[in-house]
Amino acid sequence: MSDGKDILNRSTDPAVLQMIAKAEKMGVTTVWDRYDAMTPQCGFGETGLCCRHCLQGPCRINPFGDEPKTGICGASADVMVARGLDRAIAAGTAAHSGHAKHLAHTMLKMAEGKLREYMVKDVEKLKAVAARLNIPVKGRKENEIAFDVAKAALADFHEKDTPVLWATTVVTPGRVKVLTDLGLVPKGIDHEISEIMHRTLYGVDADAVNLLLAGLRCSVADLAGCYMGTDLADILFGTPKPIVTEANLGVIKADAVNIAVHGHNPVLSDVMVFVAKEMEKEAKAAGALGINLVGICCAGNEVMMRHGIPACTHSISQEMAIMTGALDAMVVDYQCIMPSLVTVAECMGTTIVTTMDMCKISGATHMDFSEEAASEKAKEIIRIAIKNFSKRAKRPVDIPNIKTPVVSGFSVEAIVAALSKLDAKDPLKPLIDNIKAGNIRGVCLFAGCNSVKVPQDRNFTVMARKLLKKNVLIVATGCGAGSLMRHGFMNPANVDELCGDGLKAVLTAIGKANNLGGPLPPVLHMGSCVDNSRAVALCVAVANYLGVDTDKLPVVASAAEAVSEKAVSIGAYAVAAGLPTHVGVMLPVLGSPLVTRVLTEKVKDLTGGYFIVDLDPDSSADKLLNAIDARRAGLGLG
Ligand code: NFS
Ligand code: SF4
Repeated sequence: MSDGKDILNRSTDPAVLQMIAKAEKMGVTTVWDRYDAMTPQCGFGETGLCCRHCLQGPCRINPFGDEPKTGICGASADVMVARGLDRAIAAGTAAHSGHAKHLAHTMLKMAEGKLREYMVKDVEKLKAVAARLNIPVKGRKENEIAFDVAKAALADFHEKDTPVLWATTVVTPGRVKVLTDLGLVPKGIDHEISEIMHRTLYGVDADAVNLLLAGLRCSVADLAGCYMGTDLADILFGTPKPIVTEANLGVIKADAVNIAVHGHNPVLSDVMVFVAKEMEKEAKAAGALGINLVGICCAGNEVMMRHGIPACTHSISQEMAIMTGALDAMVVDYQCIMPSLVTVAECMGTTIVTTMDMCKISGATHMDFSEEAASEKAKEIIRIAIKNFSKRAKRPVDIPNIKTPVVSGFSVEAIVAALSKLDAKDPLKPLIDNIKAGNIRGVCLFAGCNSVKVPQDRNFTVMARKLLKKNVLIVATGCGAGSLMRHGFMNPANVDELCGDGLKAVLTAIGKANNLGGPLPPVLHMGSCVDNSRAVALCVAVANYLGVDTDKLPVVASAAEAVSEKAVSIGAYAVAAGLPTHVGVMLPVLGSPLVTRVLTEKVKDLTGGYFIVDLDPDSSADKLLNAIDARRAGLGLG
C-alpha cells in the first residue's frame, strides 16, 4: 500500500488522480501498484544485458566490465543489446503492419464485392494512393482501383523483385538514395521482420553495427506498415477533417449506455460508431439516455479524428475508465490492452469484450468479429452493454467532472486545405514562409505512450509548454496526442496562454481565413500511432517544396513517455528519416556503450537523424530547440 504522496505522483491528470484514489480506497490493484511491487527492476534487463535467445541462457553480462563479460555462447554486451533492440523493432513493425494487413484484406474483400458494410469512403484518397503506386486510375471503377491497391499492399509484405512500395514512394527522392546506399530499403515488410528473427537467433549475427543497420531497415518497413495503415483506413473510413469534440473521463455519462472502444484498428471501431446510432432506440427502451461511445488509446484516436467520438482516457490510465463504475462495456481489438482490465472490470461490473482471435484475454467475453457480419457483430456487442446498463441502474458511479474541448482531425489533407485558404494556388507557401520568417521556429511531433515510470503526461506537457512558447509548431499522435488533449493543448481557447507570439499569429491567421471564429488549436492532432505517417507526409511535402531532404528540416520528434515496442520501431524510423528523435524513458541499450554511441551520435553520419535520450523534460525541450536551431542554421535561416 502506498502513501498519499506517491499516489499524487502517479499522474498529472486530475481526473485520473480521482480514480486512482478511488481504486486505492476500494483496494483495487492498478498498474501503478504493480509497478511499485516490481521495483527495484532488474538492472541487467534495464540496460539490455540479459539474453534468453537460447536454452543455455539466461545469460547476463556485468555492466561494470567485470566477469562475466560475454554470454555462454560468447555474445558480447554490444551484440546482446543490439539483438534485443532489433527484436523490439521487429515486434513493433509486426504490430503496425499487422494492422495494415488486416485493412488490406478488408479492402480486397470489399473490392471483390464480398462485404456489405465497407466501401470506398474517400475516392480522392484512393486515386491519390493509386497514382503514387503507379496504378492506373483513369476511366476505371472505384472497386477495380481498390482491388489493385489492396493487392499492391499485400504484395508489399513478402520478398519480391521491387522494393516495398509503401517505403520508397512515401519519402523524398533524396531519402530513397540515402536508404538505398545504406542498404536500408526493405524488400518486404514480413521479410524484414522474419530476417530480424533469423539474424538474432542463437549463433547468427554477432556484429553489433550490422545488427543495428538491419534494425533500421526493419524500421523503414515499419514506416511502410504505418503509412499503409493510414492510407487504407482513410480510403475505407474517410480522411479526417477538423472536428470539435472533447476528452477526459468526464465524457462518460452516468445515464447513458457507455461503451469504450479500445485498441487500434478502425475495421471494428468505425462500424461501432454507426451501429451505435442505429441502436439508440434499444438503449432508450432500457431506460438510458442513449448510447455514449467513448475512445481509449488509438482506437479512440481513429474514431475521434473521423467522427468526433470523445476520448475518455489513454494508455496507462485505461483501468481508470473502468474505475468510474459507469462503463458498461469495453470493446477491444488488439495492442496496448492491459490484461489487468479484466480484473478491474470484475470489481466494477464492466464487461470486457475481446473481438480478435489473436487477442483473447482470460476472463473476458470473446465475440469473434468478422467483416462479413460486421454490423450484426457490433449489435451483439452493444446489446451486452445495454444489458449491463440495466443491471447498473441502482449502483452509484463516480465520473470525474473533468473534460476539455478538443479540435481534432488534422490529416495532411486537412492542413493543406486550411492553408489553401491563405494561398489557393500554393498552399504550402504560407507554412514555408512562416518557417523562414521564424514565426514557426520548427516543428515537433509528439508521439507514443504514457509510461508508469513517468508521472502520467508530465513529460509531454512540460515539453509542449516550453516548445510552444518558443514558437515550435506541435503535431501529435497516439497517446502523446491523448496526453496533450486531456490537458487542454488541443483547445483553441488556450492559444493565447500557451503559444509564443509568432506561432499565435500563424494559428490565428489560418483560423481566420477558414472562418473558424478563432485560431487553430495550439497542438494539431494528427491521429493514431500508425498516423505518424501523416507527420512523415507533412515533412516530405515541406522538404520537397524546399528541394532538400528530410534530414535538413527543423523538425524533431519525441516519444516522451514511450512504452510499447511500437514506439521503439517508430523512433527508429524517425531516425532513419533523418529526424532528431527524443525518448523520455530509458531504452535498454546503456549496457553497450557502442550501441548507445551509434544510436545517439554515429547514426547521424548515415541518416542525419539520431536519438536523444533524456529523462528530464525541461532539458529535453532545450535539446530539441537546439536541434531545431542547428537545422535552421543549416538552411541559412536565422
Ligand atoms: Ni502507440 Fe497506440 Fe498508446 Fe503507445 Fe499503445 S495506444 S499505437 S503504443 S500506448 S501510443
Ligand atoms: Fe546466452 Fe548466447 Fe544463448 Fe543468449 S544466445 S542465452 S547469450 S548462450
